Amino acid sequence: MPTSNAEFFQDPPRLGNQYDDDALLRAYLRWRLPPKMLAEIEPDLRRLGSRVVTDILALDEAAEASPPRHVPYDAWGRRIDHIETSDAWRELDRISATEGIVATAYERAHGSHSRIDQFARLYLFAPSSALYSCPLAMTDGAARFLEVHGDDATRSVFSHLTSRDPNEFWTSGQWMTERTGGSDVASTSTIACRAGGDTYTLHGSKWFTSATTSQVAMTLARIEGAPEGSHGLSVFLITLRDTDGRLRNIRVDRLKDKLGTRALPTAELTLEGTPAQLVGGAGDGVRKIATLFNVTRVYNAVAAVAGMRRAIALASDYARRRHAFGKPLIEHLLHLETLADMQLELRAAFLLAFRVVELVGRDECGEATDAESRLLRFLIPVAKLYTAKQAIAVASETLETFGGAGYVEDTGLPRLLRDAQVLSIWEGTTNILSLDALRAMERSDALAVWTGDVRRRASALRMPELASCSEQILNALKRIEDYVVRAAREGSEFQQTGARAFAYAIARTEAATLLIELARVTSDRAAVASAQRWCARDLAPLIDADSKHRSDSAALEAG
Ligand code: MFK
Repeated sequence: MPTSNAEFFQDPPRLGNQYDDDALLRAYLRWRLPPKMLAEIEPDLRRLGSRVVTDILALDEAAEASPPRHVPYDAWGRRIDHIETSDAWRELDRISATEGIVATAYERAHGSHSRIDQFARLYLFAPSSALYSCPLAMTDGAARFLEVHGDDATRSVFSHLTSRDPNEFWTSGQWMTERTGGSDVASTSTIACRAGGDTYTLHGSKWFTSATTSQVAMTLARIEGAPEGSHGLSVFLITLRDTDGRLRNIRVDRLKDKLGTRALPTAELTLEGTPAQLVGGAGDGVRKIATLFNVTRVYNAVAAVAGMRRAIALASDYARRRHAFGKPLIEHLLHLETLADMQLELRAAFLLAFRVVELVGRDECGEATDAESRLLRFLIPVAKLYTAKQAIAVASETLETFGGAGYVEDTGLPRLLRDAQVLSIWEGTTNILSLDALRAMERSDALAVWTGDVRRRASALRMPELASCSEQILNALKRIEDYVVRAAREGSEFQQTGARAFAYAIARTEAATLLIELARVTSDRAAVASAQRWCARDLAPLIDADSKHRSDSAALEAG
């Protein structure tokens, strides 16, 4: 009988247990955690690794298919500004609580290692959460803010944000962006009018407020008469609804129609005398709220590597199912090479993100040395910006590995790219964070701390297979140091135009150091090969580009 194409149906990609299948995550946890702790938490991670491809994944898909809706009026014409979300979205909220995605960090059952435990859970959960990772990021940031700057009056809010009981658990928004933009926060124009004690009423508009269904939000406003600029801003805590569930003088103008993150209710709001509580005292609002956005930036980095991992899991499985030119894709060497490159990007980004996670844990538990705290301040923007860009690149490459199917909506694949694109935009764009890394370096002498740390780690290696990697790292360090000396000589224009190249060089060199360290402790063939492959590339691309090329950017832009 003649065979026909009509008989052929392609198998879709399948996902296995996302903990068991993730050799990198397991190797990392074995490397960094005490064996007793790993034995304690592993059953939970394995269980979650199964849930994120079964019931949680089903909720993710249902939430995506049923995006939020703004209902401005009730049937009788009263303004209600209700934001209708799906049952699935609300169930993801309950699961976040019971799985302790935020709580694990604050229970600190394993001291400073608890942050590793918690972010490992987030890493498993995020790609199946329909972006519930976003409200959780802000909730964790708000919890940390209240832990540092809060008082007796905010203690109960902190307890709600860090609860495992789904009936008690609250999420928090982070409302920083106004119509002037998300980057230039110092130009915030919301005014806070005194209403007695630490209570104020807020008047202004917030242009991009993610997760508007949260119970509370942290925001910035300028107390009447306070000076211009970021030092004149203060941080406020808003409880969004009264006991009847009505919004407290907050008008929802509309929900954003976004490229991705579609299950996430992101709104434009007007504050019309919204009651709010001053937290952390008046003034220096940007410096204080940095406690919050430094946490959300770490979430961003971990969500980025989690998204990369999910994309690669799908692409790798598919490469074994899909036959073309007489054999599975995985047996075509160029396809395999492409997958290997993607996996290498993930490995490097993962280790960079979790290096920051570890430092966060030590810092919060008071175990970080002064040098480590400075390192953390410097590496947060670097890790956030680098992992976000790589996540977009890997998502795009993943779509291509599926051919046309990657471009078709009902495969669910285009969403990988749409949802990755936001990672480099929110929580500080690549350029804003590159400049932030420069500022952190200047203000805290972080570069000397970082180069000293990397030099020590790279030199400590005694494996002949990795000797050339160490050399590459030391060479990159030298070029970075030369660049900084030269940038100081040439001035701020040179520094600004080179800020991205500088941040990338830090990211790639730190990742190289982590890759060789992992290769050393595991002696695993894949880990050694990964380190060699990473270090064979330029670790500091463009860092020594001639200043003339940089200063010609105005001419290039003019065409
Ligand atoms: C899965 C993950 C999901 C996450 C979802 C979240 C969704 C939320 C949507 C959004 O809200 S997106 C909008 C996010 N916006 C930003 O992240 C802000 C981006 N802009 C910046 O980061 C600017 O660099 C910044 C606003 C901080 C610049 O502020 P300024 O006042 O113009 O400059 P400056 O002088 O650098 O900072 C003021 C103070 O804050 C300084 O301290 P001092 O007053 O003591 O000198 C800085 O040292 C301090 N500071 C700034 N950034 C800091 C910091 N301190 C610690 N850490 C930082 N990162």
